[in-house]
Amino acid sequence: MRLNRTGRRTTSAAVLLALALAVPLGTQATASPAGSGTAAERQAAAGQQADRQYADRQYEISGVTTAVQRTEVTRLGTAIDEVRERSVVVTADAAEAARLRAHGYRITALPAPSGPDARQQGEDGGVRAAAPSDYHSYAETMAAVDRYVRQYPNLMSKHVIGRSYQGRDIVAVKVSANVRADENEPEVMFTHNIHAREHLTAEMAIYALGELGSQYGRDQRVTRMLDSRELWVLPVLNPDGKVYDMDSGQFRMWRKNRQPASWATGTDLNRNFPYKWGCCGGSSGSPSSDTYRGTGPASATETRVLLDFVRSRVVGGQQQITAHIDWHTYSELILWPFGYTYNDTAPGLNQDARNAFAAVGTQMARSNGYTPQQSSDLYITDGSINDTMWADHGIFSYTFEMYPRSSSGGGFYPPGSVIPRETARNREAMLILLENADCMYRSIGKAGQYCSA
Ligand code: 0X9
Ligand code: CA
Ligand code: ZN
Repeated sequence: MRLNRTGRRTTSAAVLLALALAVPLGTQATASPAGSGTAAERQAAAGQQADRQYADRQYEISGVTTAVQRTEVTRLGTAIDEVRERSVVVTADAAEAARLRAHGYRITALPAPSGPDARQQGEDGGVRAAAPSDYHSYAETMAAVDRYVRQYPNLMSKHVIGRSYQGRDIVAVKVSANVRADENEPEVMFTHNIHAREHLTAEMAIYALGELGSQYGRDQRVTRMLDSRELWVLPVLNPDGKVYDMDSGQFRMWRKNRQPASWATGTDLNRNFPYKWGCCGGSSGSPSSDTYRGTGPASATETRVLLDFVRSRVVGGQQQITAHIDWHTYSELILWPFGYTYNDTAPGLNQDARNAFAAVGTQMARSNGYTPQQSSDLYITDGSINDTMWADHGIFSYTFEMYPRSSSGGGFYPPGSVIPRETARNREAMLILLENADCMYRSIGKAGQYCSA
């Protein structure tokens, strides 16, 4: 519609290089023997040792079974990565692990997923860990976008919708036949890589662009969808976090953005959205927490960029975007709102809307083998993108938690060899959402009531 096609690519290689070099190189040198080397070298070695000591890793907490118990765990400020039948898996540094123990939790460190040895040997009974080179970096993802836009100029256009905190482009790719025209068609939005370490989600964006572009005019369903919908793909919503997590050459288990937050760094973008921000014990007020909600609703640069973009899709008083997937990893889940309450329905989410969420969510889950459920069945989250998209913008907004199902499959860093299979696995779900986007209530037989016009 009438968004300017800016297509800016002004971030120079020099700026990107400078930003990359500003990140401490955590992995190259091994600590030099005490007393050897210059003072600067000894200091750097000590810093690396501290990095290792306080580095985030995954722990299993046993004896945690219900959603209320899981929410209690998150109240200590740790993000839950995985829900098991009678335990959860969390990411924590040494201090957070000590805090969990002090609160009486029984925790066990899980085998670290990455590292050169694990990579070669595939030890621990788990999969071989990934290296950053297995995935597209931010710069490579942007280059892939540029290639697709050049390859499919009638189907795809690139829009820089804003800049990250550190000034990197946040890009939306519009995908639709006759892409240069703002046609009166239902719009769908995909947001990817809102959490820095969830790199498989940017691969999902690249897959979606490649598949839709190459199958237009060949596959009947793809053709029909691009002829009658406008899809917005935002491949990397958190560029600074992505760069920080992978551009040093070793993954850092980073989740948040890179905006300074008093004595710490980073806001959890998926706790920073305005609807019922910080309401319900589903986020942390502590800047060092992985679920830090920020200083206020939409205090993070990237949150504001996304909200401005969504508001820009209101045409003639009508929000054009009807359906949305926020892509995450991991656990193989399809989640719908609300996250802030355990209740299935709430003001702004009536039984019909809840049933439509569940009907389309369940249909998509049948296609990819994920588990469909309301997000608060896991644990309470407040300030999530899904709650704001639905409550404030009327968008049927889902979270997909991609492969793997468990940490033993590689957690946030599965080997790159799974990328083709685990992205193509969502082809059908993607088409199902596009096909339902003109009237989500058709899924519960209430098109006549809700979608006549
Ligand atoms: O906690 C999160 O933000 C998401 N899980 S993750 O492991 N990728 O961090 C789940 C968010 C689901 N909550 C809502 N959709 N409300
Ligand atoms: Ca079109
Ligand atoms: Zn996530």
